[in-house]
Amino acid sequence: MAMNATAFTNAAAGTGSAKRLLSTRVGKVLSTIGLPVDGEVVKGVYMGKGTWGGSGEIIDSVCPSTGEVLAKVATATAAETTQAIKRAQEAWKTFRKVPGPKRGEIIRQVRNAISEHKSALGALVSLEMGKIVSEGEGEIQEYIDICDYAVGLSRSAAGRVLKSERPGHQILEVANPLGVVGIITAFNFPVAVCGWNFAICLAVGNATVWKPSPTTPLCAIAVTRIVADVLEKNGVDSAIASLVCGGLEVGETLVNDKRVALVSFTGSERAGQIVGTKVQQRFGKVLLELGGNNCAIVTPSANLDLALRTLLFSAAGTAGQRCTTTRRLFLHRSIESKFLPQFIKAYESLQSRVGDPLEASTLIGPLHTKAAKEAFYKALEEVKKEGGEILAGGQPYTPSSEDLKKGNYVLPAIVKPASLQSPLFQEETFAPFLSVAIYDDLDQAIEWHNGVRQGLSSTIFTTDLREMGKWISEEGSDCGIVNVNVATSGAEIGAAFGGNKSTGWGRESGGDAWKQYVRWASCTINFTDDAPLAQGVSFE
Ligand code: UN1
Repeated sequence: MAMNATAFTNAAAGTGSAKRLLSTRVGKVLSTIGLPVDGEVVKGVYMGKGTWGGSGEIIDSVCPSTGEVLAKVATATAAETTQAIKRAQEAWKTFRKVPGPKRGEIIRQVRNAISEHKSALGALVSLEMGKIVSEGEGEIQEYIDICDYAVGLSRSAAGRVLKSERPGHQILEVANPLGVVGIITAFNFPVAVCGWNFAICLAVGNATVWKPSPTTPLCAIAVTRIVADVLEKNGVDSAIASLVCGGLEVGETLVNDKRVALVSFTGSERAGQIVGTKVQQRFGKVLLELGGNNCAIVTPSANLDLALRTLLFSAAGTAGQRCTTTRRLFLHRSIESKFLPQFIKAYESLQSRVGDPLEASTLIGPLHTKAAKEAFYKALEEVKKEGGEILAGGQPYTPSSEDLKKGNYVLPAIVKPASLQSPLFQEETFAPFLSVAIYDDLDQAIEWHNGVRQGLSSTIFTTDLREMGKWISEEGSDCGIVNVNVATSGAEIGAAFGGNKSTGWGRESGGDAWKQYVRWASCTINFTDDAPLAQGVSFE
């Protein structure tokens, strides 16, 4: 049953400011998606044909807003992970023969099934990850959008026909599926990022084995149940959408198994380096989406009101937990005194909007873990130690509501590190922690901008055509996402998504990203009875 957008918010649950009855809220969300609500352990391993299991460790899914346990989840052992890979490969051998447009029709049905549960899935993302309800639903929308894209792709994923230098010959570039693709996702987009990979894989004819973040298993289980149901109804062995919840051991098994033709990994640079090396060692394909250190430059000609509203979302929104969150801000000296005080004021006004992500008025939900909260305060300590300034936020914060006291809430901070050499400008603090510097000359700002390891997302606020031209040119931003008057975060699915340098050079979602999910064959075909050799070589 489709439910309206507010069906799972506190107001709709009738709890108001009184005891929030987390279990009631969770129960409603879980039962809508068909997950057990009675405290029973939820099975986190799926390998097709309705077989759910998991004989590995039982883990807790913890609500970052309240600290309560949402559910206990059974994870995969290494042996079960291997079995899931084998099952996926077996199922793929049949699935690869299904015509593209028929696969597209199945994606269309997946899209509709996810859309029907948009509200419940969005609420589950809010409960388990911590993002506000509008962003939780936005994430489900992103899954829907990529399905739409993949439906089209199922008919349009094209190779090429090329001219041969030999008479009566033709050259084709043919795309065939890879086989099994391993998808390893992070906590911050527990649904959409799998969707980017899964929808494309389905369109081009691959099977997938998904390992979600160990802290967001319920989102993955819910999505897999919906997807598997659609696949089985279409007579497809749903082992092509296998799921292995778990931690390091599960991830390592997936990364090291030769049957996994491509590993698509989202996570930290440190982990990505290990995954990249391991997959490369066995000559597998790897797609990495690692850390960002995204920067915005505000120039003298910028529409400052636009810049302020945009940056408030991209720096403080999602409590700073998008890969694309704005983490550095370079302001031109001439606009500093006009822009910065207003921006600080806007940050301060956000403080009354920190709280329960399922409350409609909340703009800033909790950080996902206690460790993230500690890292946030540690970065603030560093600012002070180095002699920098904290311009807004960052003070210790405990919500007044009893239920939220164990949540990981922080007040979004703007800081001015003591110098540009500060490690605070180099490292990604995965929290609402924005570092500001003042520049005099655009070339200098672009040099600072590009002077970090990471290269995911970037933006410039300008109305000057020359500045814009430079920014998107060879002299400009070296990131994979280069925006103008638009947030660093919140990309649409139409273009490829990904970053350069230590962000890993991976591309997912739209654009030409699908081309990595296939094996390309260059086929030269001779339609004659002659046997000419290329490059004029004679062998007679
Ligand atoms: C991520 O943070 O890993 O561009 C993905 C955005 C979203 C996707 C973010 N569409 O912010």
